[in-house]
Amino acid sequence: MGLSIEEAFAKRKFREIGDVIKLALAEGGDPYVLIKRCQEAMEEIGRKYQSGEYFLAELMLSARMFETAAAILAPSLKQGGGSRSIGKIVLGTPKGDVHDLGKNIFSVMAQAGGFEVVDLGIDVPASRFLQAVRQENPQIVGMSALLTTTYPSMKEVVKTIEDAGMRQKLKIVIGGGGTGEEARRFVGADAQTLDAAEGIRICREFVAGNQ
Ligand code: B12
Repeated sequence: MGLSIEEAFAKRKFREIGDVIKLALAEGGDPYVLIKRCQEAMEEIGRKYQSGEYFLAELMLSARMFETAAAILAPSLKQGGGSRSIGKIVLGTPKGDVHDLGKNIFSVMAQAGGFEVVDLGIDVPASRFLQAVRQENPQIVGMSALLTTTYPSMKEVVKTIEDAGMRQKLKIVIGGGGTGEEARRFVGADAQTLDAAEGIRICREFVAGNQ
């Protein structure tokens, strides 16, 4: 009897997680359910980290496990969502900030939800966001930040897009631990969330023109 996804995460079986996911898929597991189970298992580790039971190494290892699982599940997730994308998101962690665990989770889940994601990575200057907006013509720009000192960088991205006359045609959503309504207002974003799944619901509403 093999390991379950939850056991693999709980025991940080980094080397085994790939095989656990492949087996679950081969046994007919629904890729959406599998990715959700990985996210919940990772969040459980996040909670234990917050309470001091686990250390940073465990949190980071579980994030890498999530990425490994997501890479294996990605082709099946895309198939299920159909080949046509429902919208495009330019995503990045703005200048001064290198935190990307949450951004990467949002990226994977948004792709699973049918979005095309152009991920600019970490420590991204405003000019690079603008360049990507021009090239990619997304409906949404997503920014992730964990440092309060990154909020001015996020604001600068919004201003740069505004100054280029492109603010009207897109929505801006921010996330990342520590952000809240105050940060959203300061930055000038349209929405803020601490939950990747809610972020995807918000993006869906944006592309449907409901917001
Ligand atoms: C992991 C971590 C690191 C890792 C980052 C590794 C990586 N690849 O990301 C390392 C060790 C590199 C690091 C470095 C630093 N860190 Co750090 N780090 C953390 C830690 C422990 C966890 C953050 C995390 O990944 N959480 C898990 C993810 C999954 O959660 P999340 O980001 O909130 O994401 C969820 C949602 O927010 C949402 N989401 C996220 N992004 C987006 C985007 C969009 C568009 C949407 C819709 C949704 C969305 O989806 C996710 C899933 O639901 C926090 C402490 C804590 N408990 O939060 C400190 C913390 C964020 N770090 C902190 C600091 C100060 C630093 C350093 C400055 C430390 C130092 N003195 O060198 C450096 C900064 C370097 C830099 N320039 O960025 C402070 C920030 C304080 C502040 N308020 O500004 C914190 C809060 C620790 C503390 N209590 O002091 N850090």
